[in-house]
Amino acid sequence: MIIESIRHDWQLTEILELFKLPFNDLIFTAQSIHRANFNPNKIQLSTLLNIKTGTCSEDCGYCSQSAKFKTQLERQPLMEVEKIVAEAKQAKVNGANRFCMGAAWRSPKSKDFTQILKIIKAVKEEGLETCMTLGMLDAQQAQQLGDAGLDYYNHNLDTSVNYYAKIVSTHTYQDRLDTIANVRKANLKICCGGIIGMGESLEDRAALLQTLANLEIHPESVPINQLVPVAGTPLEHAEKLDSFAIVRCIAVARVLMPISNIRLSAGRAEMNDELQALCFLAGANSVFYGEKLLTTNNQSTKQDQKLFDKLGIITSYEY
Ligand code: SAM
Ligand code: DTB
Ligand code: SF4
Repeated sequence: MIIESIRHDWQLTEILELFKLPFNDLIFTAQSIHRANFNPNKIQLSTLLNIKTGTCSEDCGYCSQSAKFKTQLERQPLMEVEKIVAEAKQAKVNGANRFCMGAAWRSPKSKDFTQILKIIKAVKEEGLETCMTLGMLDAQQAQQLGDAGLDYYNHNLDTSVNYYAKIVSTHTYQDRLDTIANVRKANLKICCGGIIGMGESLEDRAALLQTLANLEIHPESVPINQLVPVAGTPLEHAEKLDSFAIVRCIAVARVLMPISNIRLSAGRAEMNDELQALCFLAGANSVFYGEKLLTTNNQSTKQDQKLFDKLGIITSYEY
């Protein structure tokens, strides 16, 4: 089965059927769609930097940065522009082509917004694509970020609409969708995906991908995160996923969103080379690259370079 057109009318039952295909059939379908649309040996590299750490008002059950949970995290106010630019320079030297900056906010406050706009301009001047994830945005804020030259905005739906209320109580799924709509109206590219391994069902994973794939325009970038369990959060003891769960999720995302970049995101530090290779075979064509994600460890850049060499993968650096 090769799906040639880009659809926005996926039914939950169809998506569940994909999830339940024999593994080889699913991977073959996803890889066929992948190579019809992309160079199958090319991977895009984004480096993350947490530019404001901790004390977030929200209660997202997976997050180390919520003020509601006792995690071992040192709070840090919004970083100075110069420090951020130094990190961006290093990310470029290491080989990333996009610099993604995250802030532990429910939504950005006007007192911080002027500095945010300066940061975007300064990082862009380094010749990197820019991405930010700052929480909820209204239409005007999204427009201002776009005017400052921001390329991507990350705002994840994280799980299905039904499961979301079990994970977060301080904002709603509709709040997330409204921000995504504001970002789209401002003509920014969208990075939107989710997390697996939070105790959700297969139906929840299918419903998340259905919501993403039935948006009027597919997100240009779709991060698939595996939960990184953080001590002190409600999801600290979530049951560990079977390895094939993430491979299947990536493969289904690839089938549903054939021309989006699917990013194998959080959780790579716990994955061996073989599992990551399977994720690339399933259609993942982007990773977070750098020693740290936002507050937790990532696969080391040395390990990554070795893996890319072994697999004959070329990266954004060589575009
Ligand atoms: N505060 C903003 C927001 O919530 O949109 C931006 C930062 S927030 C940390 C960005 C995303 O990181 C979350 O939506 C979630 O998908 C991901 N994330 C956070 N903690 C995680 C964890 N422990 N494991 C996997 N993904 C995580
Ligand atoms: C995304 O989907 N994953 C990134 C990025 N977008 C902002 C964040 C992963 C965070 C993992 C836990 C941490 O390091 O705090
Ligand atoms: Fe705050 Fe974002 Fe963490 Fe939720 S995911 S607690 S909004 S930083």
